[in-house]
Amino acid sequence: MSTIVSLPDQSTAALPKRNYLNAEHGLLSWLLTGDHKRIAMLYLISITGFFFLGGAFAGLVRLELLTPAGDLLAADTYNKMFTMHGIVMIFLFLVPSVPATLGNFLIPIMIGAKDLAFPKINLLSWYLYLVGGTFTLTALVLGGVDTGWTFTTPLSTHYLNTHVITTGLAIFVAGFSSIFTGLNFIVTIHRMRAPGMTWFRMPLFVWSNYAASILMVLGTPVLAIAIVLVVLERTVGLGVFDPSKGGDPLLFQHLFWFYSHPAVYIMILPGMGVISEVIANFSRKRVFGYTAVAFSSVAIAVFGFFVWAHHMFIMGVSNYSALVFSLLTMLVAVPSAIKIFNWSATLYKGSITFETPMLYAFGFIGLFTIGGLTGVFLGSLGMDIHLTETYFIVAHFHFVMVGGMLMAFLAGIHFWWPKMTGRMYPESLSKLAAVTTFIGFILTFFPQFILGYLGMPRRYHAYPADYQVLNVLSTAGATVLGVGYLLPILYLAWSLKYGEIAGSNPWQATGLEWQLQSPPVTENFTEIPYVDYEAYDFEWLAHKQKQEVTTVG
Ligand code: HEM
Ligand SMILES: [Cu+2]
Repeated sequence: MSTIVSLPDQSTAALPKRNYLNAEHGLLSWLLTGDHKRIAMLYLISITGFFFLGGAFAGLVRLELLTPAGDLLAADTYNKMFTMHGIVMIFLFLVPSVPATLGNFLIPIMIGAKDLAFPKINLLSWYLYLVGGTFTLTALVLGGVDTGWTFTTPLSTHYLNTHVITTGLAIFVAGFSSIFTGLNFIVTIHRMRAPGMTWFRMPLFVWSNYAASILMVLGTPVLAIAIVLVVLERTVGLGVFDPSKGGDPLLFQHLFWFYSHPAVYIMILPGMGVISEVIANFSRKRVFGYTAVAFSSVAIAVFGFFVWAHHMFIMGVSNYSALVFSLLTMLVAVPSAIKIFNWSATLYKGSITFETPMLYAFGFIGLFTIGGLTGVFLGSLGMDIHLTETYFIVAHFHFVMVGGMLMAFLAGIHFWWPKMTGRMYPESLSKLAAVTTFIGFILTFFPQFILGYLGMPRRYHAYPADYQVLNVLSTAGATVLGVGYLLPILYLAWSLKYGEIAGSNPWQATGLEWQLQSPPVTENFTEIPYVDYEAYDFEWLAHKQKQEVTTVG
């Protein structure tokens, strides 16, 4: 291999003269780029923008819930706010987040390729994402939509006179962005691995994105069809969902959840991949049960398709089918539990250090475990009948999605920031942000489990005074959480200019990406590497560095 591994002292070094960021100049060179690393950066910027937009809606919703009376927002404005919050967060943040940013940047490098298989389609995916985002903003400006992100019929097809069609179009287009990204990843991972990079030498981050890609490709078209049918039902009265024409409203739910349950794994699997990388690196051990962790991603992807009706227990499905789906839901918890178990076993007797990515990873494990276990509650038929459509649901999915996925996203952004930008982030500020997020998170969402258990329904803008104390806690927590999310934006932007020069391997990590200079050059590898060692082989790394120090020094 021709590239240079980091040497201990980088402090006096400068950024490499030639890298992907300065390879070409001017806005146009970015807007027409085929470089997966630049596209990753384009996504990072746009996704961050939508995250804060979605966060602003959450802030308004939470502020309304500070007091029992519906005094800040009118009822229909409130409905539009939580709908926009949900749509923006799910379709414009969570679904693309890790795959489109870190996945785009890292997958080709981690398998020793010069780019993704289809660079132009990769760029097209980003444009489709932007078009989807623009339609969403258009719907908002035109007056919003208030179906909730679930578009339930007959509400969405017959009764609501808001911008269902514009929003539907937004999701349809953004869906194609996701399908193309998935296809691109699958082809790349199958066809473009460097010599010696066997399936079982791939980093677990690649495995988890591979599994998520399968879900994107197989699941998203079903959502696209469901949305087209809603639009046709609204515009020409097609009658697929309308019983008076021989249709069936439950059919919509089946189509919608056939995508939207697997979609939660599209969101969480890439995050789990980040956690595997971070935990292996900061405990300096190979992930315990590597093969089991790799296959558990695939198992989650497969089982994920058989449990959709657990969202429909009270919608009038037969008792028999509800029982079957309840059972299947328990099964899909098993591969997730395997991951948690194996990460814990990796930590056991590892030489653990607590840099910021690791703090976020610990946050992930704790919060995702709570979110996952409460999912098992909800999968149990009897419990779900009591808890469904209450704040318990809101707490459950925020624990999984925000406590899980977002923690993983932040872990990954901090872990690979030096690689992406060539500079370090300020360590103590970032630790402060990680701790603030964790405390803010617990304060925001834990009270909601209790609220839900006590019976506070979701999607209402006013509530009985008995529920106020817990709601005040939750809104206070949301404020702390908001600060926790703002901090990284500020210090990461600062670090672009003033951060310490990172060098090629600041963490002494093992992946191929750490053997490239930071930031890498446009074509990643000047010479395609030959891989003759396993993932996370820290002994191999130590050996290699000793060799290089003796040859260089
Ligand atoms: C930053 C802190 C956040 C706060 C304070 C917050 C708060 C809320 C609130 C109050 C609701 C309305 C619950 C209801 O009445 O049903 C809600 C719904 C929702 N949130 Fe969040 N949220 C936050 C972050 C997120 C994030 C990061 C995501 C996704 C990544 C997310 C996804 C959702 C979804 C999908 C809904 C359901 C919307 C619907 O019912 O249509 N939230 N959130
Ligand atoms: Cu589900």
